[in-house]
Amino acid sequence: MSTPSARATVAPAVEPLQALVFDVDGTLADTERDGHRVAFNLAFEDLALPWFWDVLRYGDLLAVTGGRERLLHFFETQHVKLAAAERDELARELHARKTRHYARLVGEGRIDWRPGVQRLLAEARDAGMRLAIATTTTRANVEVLFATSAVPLSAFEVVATAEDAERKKPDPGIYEHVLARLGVDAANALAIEDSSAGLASARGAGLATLVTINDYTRDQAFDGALAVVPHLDDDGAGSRVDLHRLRGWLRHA
Ligand code: XBP
Ligand code: MG
Repeated sequence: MSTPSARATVAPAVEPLQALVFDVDGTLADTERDGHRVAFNLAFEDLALPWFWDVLRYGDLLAVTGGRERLLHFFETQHVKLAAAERDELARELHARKTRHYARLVGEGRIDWRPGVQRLLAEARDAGMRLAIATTTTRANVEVLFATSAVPLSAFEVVATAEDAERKKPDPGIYEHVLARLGVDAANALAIEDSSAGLASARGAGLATLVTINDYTRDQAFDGALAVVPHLDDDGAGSRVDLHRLRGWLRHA
């Protein structure tokens, strides 16, 4: 048995995993194909514009992060002939309409949370793990999504969204912002992402990153990821992503 003086010389163990930082679109829920894409098309319809983004084409457009930026990029590919101010106004109007349509679609229950996400969120919250969101999607989109979640948005200490980011992912700014607000070192946080842009953003801020692929991202390159999994649920071999597994990955990172 150790004496009190011997105990005093032993530094307290520091928990290496102190915070989980989640991306939103494609990571928490499959929001893109049946949510944002459909909402963009409804916005085009509102303004009687002859555009329709099918599932494949939207996959290509996702290379441009940020809905407004995606629209501006698309205008360029369509050789839309508008003065810069009118073009920006059209993108703004379409994006505002798209955001309203998206909120309605989510409210109608059209968007599924990805397997295992709600379970991991509940486990992390119950274990006292610090939780944060790092997304460059519009804040309203996050709020409507969490209205359909068993774990409320209030469980997250920091919710950083497009409004907090000067630049969209893959820029690391949004993750740096989250770490600064949490007051946590990158070495003590772990990001969960679904895309190469998200991975680059989190890695750029120094975070170990787990990637959960989806249909739009499965063929992307994920060099530098802690691990790449199809989803957070049981992988068929009895392993699922839980805190124990995340801590193990981080220990060996
Ligand atoms: C995903 C995005 C977003 C969404 C649309 O960001 O790039 O642009 O596709 O949302 P993340 P907005 O994976 O970081 O959540 O139209 O609000 O940009
Ligand atoms: Mg994403």
